[in-house]
Amino acid sequence: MDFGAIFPLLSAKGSLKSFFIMKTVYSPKHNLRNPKTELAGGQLITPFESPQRADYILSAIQSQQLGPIIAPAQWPRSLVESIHDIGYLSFLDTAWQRWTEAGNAGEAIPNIWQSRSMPSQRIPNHIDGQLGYYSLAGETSISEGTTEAAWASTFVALSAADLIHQGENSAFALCRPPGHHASKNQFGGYCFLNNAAIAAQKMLHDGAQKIAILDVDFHHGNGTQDIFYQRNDVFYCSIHGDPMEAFPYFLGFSDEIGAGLGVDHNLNLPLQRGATFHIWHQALHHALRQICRFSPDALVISLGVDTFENDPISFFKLKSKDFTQMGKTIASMNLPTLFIMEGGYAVEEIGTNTVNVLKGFKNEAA
Ligand code: OKP
Ligand code: ZN
Repeated sequence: MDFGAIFPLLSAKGSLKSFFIMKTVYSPKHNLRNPKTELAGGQLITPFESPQRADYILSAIQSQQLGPIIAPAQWPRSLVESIHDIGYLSFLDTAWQRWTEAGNAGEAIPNIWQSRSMPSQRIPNHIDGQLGYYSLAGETSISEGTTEAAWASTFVALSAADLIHQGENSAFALCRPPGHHASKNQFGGYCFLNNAAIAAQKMLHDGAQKIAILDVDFHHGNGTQDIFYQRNDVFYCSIHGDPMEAFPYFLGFSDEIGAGLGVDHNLNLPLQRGATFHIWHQALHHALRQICRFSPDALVISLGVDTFENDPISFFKLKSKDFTQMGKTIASMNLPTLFIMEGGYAVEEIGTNTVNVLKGFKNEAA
């Protein structure tokens, strides 16, 4: 007799509260991030990181009944200032206005950087110089509303972190724009504020002693790595396309293990072009074993689904069903888990792939 068929709530492994339910935090303010340009292939194209992405994820959450969708609260600026430089934050506050006041017709795209041959210690006054100083790449245009959307995205992450603090076993922050490339004082790679880092810092502030961040986005989270590189209260681990062949090119190698107090608290697992889920899942097992040794109080997942086989800018070969297994394997850690949305650019499949991870986790979680 399958009582589960009649009394599904009784057959659930977990409490009634957590049975098949994961709360999502979402803000429609992501729509304020709607640039018209991305510098790619010598042209200005329609950006891969589009508002549609969040629409598809939201509708998959609704149609697959993951759980309630709630609005973020506002959070103090001091939480963000614990990760980002105040000079960078005020640059973001004023960049668009200063760019347009300088007479520019298009969106703000950096085109000059401090490179190896110009080791100045100064921060330029001119907006063109500041765009270079405060960026790490040139594909990401700043457009009207970008900063407000980035803050709303961070509030989504903070509110989802707070759900864990309130006793939820898991939560999903439907962040947009993403965050893992943003460093303490640089935007780029479609990212402005490092949502995962800010959420992890809040969890420590709320009493956690140790947080592990597992970054499963196709791209290495250079910002998150850099922010925590010298610390031993946050273990950063990433599985990603080999930076010799993939963005962000200048960070994410396996010999980057942390520095100072942070030695052995950073783990990079770069994989080659064409990596299948079999290969990827082996790397996940290795990552989870190391996270287990660290014994964190909670897990933050930088959840990008651009490892998908049909992603237009990536080169792994994961299939939609593999994302369900990814969620199940992550659930085997038995840790409070905060999922933070990062990348994924196959827009029509992004909802299914994302919710597959979350449902795979939730259907397995104790
Ligand atoms: C952001 B996240 C496309 C090149 C793309 C930037 C990638 C940013 C990825 N022509 N370069 O990690 O998904
Ligand atoms: Zn990515």
